[in-house]
Amino acid sequence: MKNKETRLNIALQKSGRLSEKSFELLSKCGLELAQGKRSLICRSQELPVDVLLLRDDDVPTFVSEGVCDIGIVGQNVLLEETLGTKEGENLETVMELGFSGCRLSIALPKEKEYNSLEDIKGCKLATTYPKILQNFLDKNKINAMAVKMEGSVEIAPSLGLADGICDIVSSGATLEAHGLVEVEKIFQSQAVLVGRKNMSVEKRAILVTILERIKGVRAAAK
Ligand code: PRT
Ligand code: ZN
Repeated sequence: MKNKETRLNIALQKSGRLSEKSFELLSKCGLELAQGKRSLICRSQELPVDVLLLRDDDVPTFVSEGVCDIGIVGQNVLLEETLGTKEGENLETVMELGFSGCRLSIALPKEKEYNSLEDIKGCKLATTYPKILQNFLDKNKINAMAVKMEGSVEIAPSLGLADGICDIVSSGATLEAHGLVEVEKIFQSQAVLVGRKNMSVEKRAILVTILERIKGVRAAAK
């Protein structure tokens, strides 16, 4: 009986701010992915690679659980999902990809006076990233509270749900539109290729081929 072919499973965001660039990168590496209309799995004919399409928040878990071998995710999500968990111990950043750059920042209503971190003592900060925020507050010995919200974080202060926010900022236009001012940048992020530390020799060989191609693509773009 023929042995089952070893294929590398890659986790990508299905749709959102990472997905287009992720697909573009794989395509430039020669991985044209045949995808059925509603399929969440695409297969490459050219290399032994399958791609699973997921919510970005699920990428670290799928890789650490061994369902996928590598994945593309923002460092912000990777850190939030793995901070203080066993999950993080299985994972390593294989390569920084240089796209979807953004920062995680604390922002306050523009009326609020801000001189230093001392000014947020006792504040409630709405965020989708409570672990990264709490870690930052603890490191700086600031007693403030992270209030977890899944989305629309920017409206929390005007609704009286929080005194400020800690959210992803790119151009700053969203903060400005909500009357908020960025006062502390706490984490700089970009998309990364995350991988499971324990991978079979066969899978690692496929990964090495992909990494070589990514390096080639990036060198050609310079
Ligand atoms: O559906 P799924 O769960 O997969 O996606 P998502 O909605 O959780 O994430 P998505 O697609 O919005 O973002 C994916 C990743 O892109 C993030 O985890 C970041 O690593 C990265 N990224 C880069 C951003 C931004 N730029 C960004 N601007 N993620 C979010 N934003 C949002 C931010 O939350 C805020 O609402 O854009 C707004 C701020 O943008 P500016 O330009 O107005 O400052
Ligand atoms: Zn998400």
